[in-house]
Amino acid sequence: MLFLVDTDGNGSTDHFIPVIGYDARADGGYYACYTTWSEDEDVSWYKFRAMGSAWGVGYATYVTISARGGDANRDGAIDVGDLGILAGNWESAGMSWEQGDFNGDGVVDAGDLGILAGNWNLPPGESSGGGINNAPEPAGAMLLTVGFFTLFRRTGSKRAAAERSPH
Ligand SMILES: [Ca+2]
Ligand SMILES: [Ca+2]
Ligand SMILES: [Ca+2]
Repeated sequence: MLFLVDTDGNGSTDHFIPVIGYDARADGGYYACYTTWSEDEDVSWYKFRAMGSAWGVGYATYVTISARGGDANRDGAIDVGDLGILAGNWESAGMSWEQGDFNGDGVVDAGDLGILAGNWNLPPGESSGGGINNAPEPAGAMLLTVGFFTLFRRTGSKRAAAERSPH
C-alpha cells in the first residue's frame, strides 16, 4: 500500500511512503514502511495513528504489481523460465495465472501458449495481452477506507473511555 503521512505531526500530510507490513502490538497497531529518505535504509515501524501525530496516516491507497501475459514467474521477462512453468503444467486443470493459465479458463493449454508466444522476449512495457492486474474494484477501495476510519475511531473511543473511567 501507499500511505500519505504527516511526518512532522503538524496536522497536514507531507510525504508518500510504501507500506509493507502491519503488526498488532500490546500498545496498538504498527505499520512497516520504507521512509524513502535514504538509499541504505531499513524497514521502519511507526505507530498507526491519525494526522497530527508524527508519521500519522492521512490517506491510504492500494498499488498492485501487474504482470504481462506469459510472465508466470513474474520476473518481468517472458522467456524459457515461463515456458518451463507452462510446460510443467501442460493440460492440467485448476491452474492459476502463475501456473500458466494466462487466459483464465482453468486449463493450461495451447491458448495460454499462444499468449506466452505473443509476448515472447518483448521489451519491458510492451505486451500483446493476457496480463494480470489484481486491482481492487472501487467499492473495495472504499471499504478499505471505511475500515481505516473505523479503526481510528475505535482506537480513539477506547482511549477516551479509558480516560473517563475512574481509577
Ligand atoms: Ca506535516
Ligand atoms: Ca518471466
Ligand atoms: Ca488457459
